[in-house]
Amino acid sequence: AGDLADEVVFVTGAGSGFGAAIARKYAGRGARVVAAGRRASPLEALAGACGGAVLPLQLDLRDRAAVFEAFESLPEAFRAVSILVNNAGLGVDRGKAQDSALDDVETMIATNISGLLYCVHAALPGMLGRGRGHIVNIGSIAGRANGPGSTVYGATKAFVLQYSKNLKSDLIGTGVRCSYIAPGAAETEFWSVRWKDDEERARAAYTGYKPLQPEDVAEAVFFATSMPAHVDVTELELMPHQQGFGARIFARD
Ligand code: NDP
Ligand code: 8X3
Repeated sequence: AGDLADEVVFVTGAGSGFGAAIARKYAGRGARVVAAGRRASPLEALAGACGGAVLPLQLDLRDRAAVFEAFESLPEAFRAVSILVNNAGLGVDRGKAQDSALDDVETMIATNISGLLYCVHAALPGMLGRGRGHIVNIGSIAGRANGPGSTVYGATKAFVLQYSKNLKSDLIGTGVRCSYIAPGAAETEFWSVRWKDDEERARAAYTGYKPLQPEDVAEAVFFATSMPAHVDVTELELMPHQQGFGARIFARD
């Protein structure tokens, strides 16, 4: 299980959901993992469970200077980031476009788009210098299917999809790869974040069907980065068996 001893994996949003599962997956395979997020305690719990393999890093991705400072001040053993997993994100439209709050809109753009771009710009020079690296961007089925009430969230993920394709093109021949992974509905804190004051409503997002689990997404990320160096996994879409090609179309029990 120690075959990834040369890899340093930087995972954003690692305190919960997909990010925590991704961090555990790589740490379990012998990689060193930087686990970034705003809340310190889940990151510290993750690091405690994974031993010295995981470095907890409290960071708000929306703060451009803080992102660059964080990358520049990584301890020596974690500095040569070889895999960046841009996973942190949130969908807080909380209603139709015409009803949504601009503060929520700006939070999504700042996190899902700007924060991701800051991380790419902070990590990429080192990867290019070493001639080796992988950027994995977590999108969503919502980036392609149109879903009511996910107006700006879906649009941020459409940005991530097109950006990933364009980045892959620009990275041709550099040894640095880029993958876009789009899950459908998955059981994480995602809906609790959207409906922050209404746990019942958040739980309802997962009733009547078996949603994806964080470990399913971690497997997909791991698959993408485990392919031989001449293979780019450009796009992967994962759906619950009971979900169709719309953000909120389900065959529930
Ligand atoms: P979670 O809410 O469990 O995880 C999101 C993580 O992002 C949290 O750990 C959160 O930690 C972190 N985060 C949010 N804002 C910031 C910020 N400004 N700076 C740093 N970290 C931040 O949900 P998921 O695991 O589901 O979400 C992971 C990704 O998957 C997101 O990009 C989401 O859009 C996407 N996705 C989710 C799907 C689902 O159905 N669950 C389906 C498809 C895609 P903290 O609050 O401590 O900062
Ligand atoms: C969220 C995906 O299908 O739950 O990113 O709307 S879905």
